[in-house]
This record gives sequence, structure tokens and C-alpha cells, in this order.
Amino acid sequence: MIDLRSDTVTKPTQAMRKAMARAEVGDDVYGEDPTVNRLQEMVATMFGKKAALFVPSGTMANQLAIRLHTQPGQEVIVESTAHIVRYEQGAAGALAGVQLHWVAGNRGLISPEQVEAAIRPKDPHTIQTALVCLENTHNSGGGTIYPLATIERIRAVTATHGIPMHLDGARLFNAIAATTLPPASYAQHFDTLSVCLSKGLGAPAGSLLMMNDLSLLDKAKRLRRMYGGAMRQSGILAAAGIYALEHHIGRLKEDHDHAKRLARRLEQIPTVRINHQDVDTNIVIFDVIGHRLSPPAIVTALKQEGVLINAIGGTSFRAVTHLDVSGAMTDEACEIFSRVLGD
Ligand code: TLP
Repeated sequence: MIDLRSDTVTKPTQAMRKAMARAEVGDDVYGEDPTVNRLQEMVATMFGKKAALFVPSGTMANQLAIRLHTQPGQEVIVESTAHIVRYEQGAAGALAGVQLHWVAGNRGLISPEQVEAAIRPKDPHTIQTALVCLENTHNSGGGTIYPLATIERIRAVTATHGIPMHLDGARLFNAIAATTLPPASYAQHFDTLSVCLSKGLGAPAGSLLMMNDLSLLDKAKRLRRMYGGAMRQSGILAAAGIYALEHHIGRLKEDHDHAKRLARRLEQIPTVRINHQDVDTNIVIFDVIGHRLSPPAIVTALKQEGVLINAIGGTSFRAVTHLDVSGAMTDEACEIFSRVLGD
């Protein structure tokens, strides 16, 4: 089976499992897990931030950030198809008591002008804007990379209003691999940012929430505990993360090449709507229009032929390349797409 549903489906390699088995561990709630501490220091240094906190998931990292920067009854500006809006079960409202102010983006990206227009005036009637969240790469936008210049201009807008910024960097390593920009060049513009080890990097679990302000770190540790994310001998997981950072960043470009190859092939199928130039990284989002099968039936037909993808609403589908998809598997997936969707 060629599993293109997500880059979260990867399984730890033998070498990663060996690193996990060898990990020195301790109780991380006491701050005594040497492998977790090493991972946190490694990631903070890589992104030029003072601190990084290991958390179980990307969702928890985002939700801690929202809670850290806001008070109940305030508002967070976010793109309308962001993971925070679409896939976090309403956590910003349920856990932080904030309202999300959606701004419709172009392939997931919003402009400095849109951010400026969305910031609420400071009058006594109006809800107050507490935070702006961006997502890089943008999942629902199709793995879109935020141009650094756009981020800089958004930061200039929020700075004049004294509003902090958080980056959902679940796939920031894909943006870094594609652009070859230093990690800190993105990180410097955000008060907090998250990165995930369990997406393209192929670790089984874990994300890091980074910040410069050490009072935020203290608060984040308490909130992590409140949200049930304080783990004990989590060095076993951190070891997988360290291994992934040391061995799996360089290869992300292969995933991007495979995604581009899939997109070029899909572009040739008459029922498929996609522009291969819109594929920046490892996510391929496309529409199937006028096919005799319904979206769920298309997913089933592809599965019967050996390819798994996700239907993501309406006529849209998502295919994601990753560590466990080779060039040969990409070619085979192309054949299967042509056969089933061209039918
Ligand atoms: N995304 C998953 C699903 O939840 C949709 C996927 O298969 O792509 N931010 C972004 C941009 C993400 O894409 C994801 C996961 C997360 C945060 C959350 O990460 P986890 O699953 O670790 O909570």
C-alpha cells in the first residue's frame, strides 16, 4: 500500500528505534530527563530562541501558545483554513476562551494589509485582538511556503499595535529545506513558534514550543501540565526527535520532488484540477471534477488499486509525500492515479 494520507503515517526506522532504545532517561516533570533536555537545547539553538519545550503534539503546542498570549474574551487573527481553525476541535474557544477571527487567505497565506484591516480598534465596545497566528508551510493551502518578506511585513504591522505573533511550524522544516533559509530567519519574527517531529521528520511523536521570554516558558510548563502533556521518561521519544533532526532534514527535498512529480502527472488527467507550480513542498491538494465516482468512492477505488489518500471536503483531495514513499512508489502512485481518475 502506498500511504499518501499524511506525512504523520511514517513508522520509525530501525536506526531511530535503536536510538530510542539507547536513550538515557529521567523524570521530565522534575526536569531530569537528559535526552529531553538535550533535544530542547538543540532545537532552541537551531532556531535562535532562548528556550524550547517538548510537548506531545503540534495541537498542544499551538494551544499552549494561544493560551499564553491571550485572556478569555479576546480574539486571535488566523487564516480561515488554518489547522487551528479546521482541525483542533475548537480548542481555542474551549480551552483558552478566545474567539478566532478568520481571514481568508490565498493558498493559506494572508497579507500584511489583511492583518492590518483585521486588527480591532481599541475602543470600549470592540473585542480586543490579542494574537496573530500564521502557519508555515500551510497545510490546507497545499504545503505553501510563507515568503519571508511577507512575514517581515506582517510583523511590522503587529509590532506597531503591540500584538504578539505565533507560528504553527508543524512543517517549518519543509519550508527550511525548500528555501535553504536559516531556521532563525523565520523564528526571529515570532514570540512563540512550534515545530513538529512527527510530520516529515518521521519521529513517532513530539513537538517543541519555542520562545525567548523565559517567564512564558514557566507559564507554558504549568499549562502543559494542566493540559495533560507533562510526560515522565519522555527521553525515549526525544531520542527519536534528535535522531530525526540529525538524519532526516536533508532528505525532505526528496519528498518535495516526489510531490512535484505526482502533481505534474495529475495535471495531465482531464478530471483533475491542479497547477503543479502551486506545489511548494510535500503536500499535493487537487480537485476532481466531473468524475463518475463520488469523492468517497474515488478514495475507495484508489485504495483498491494500492494508494491511500484523503478526501478533504467538497471535490478536494490531499496526497502527502514522506519518508516511507520512495521514488518507485511515487511512479506507481502516478500510474494508479492515471488509471483510476482517468477512467
Ligand atoms: N496535521 C494533520 C491532521 O491533523 C490534519 C495532517 O495529517 O496534516 N499544525 C499543522 C499545520 C498540522 O498539519 C498538524 C497536523 C498539526 C498542527 C497538529 O499536529 P498533531 O497531529 O501533532 O497534533
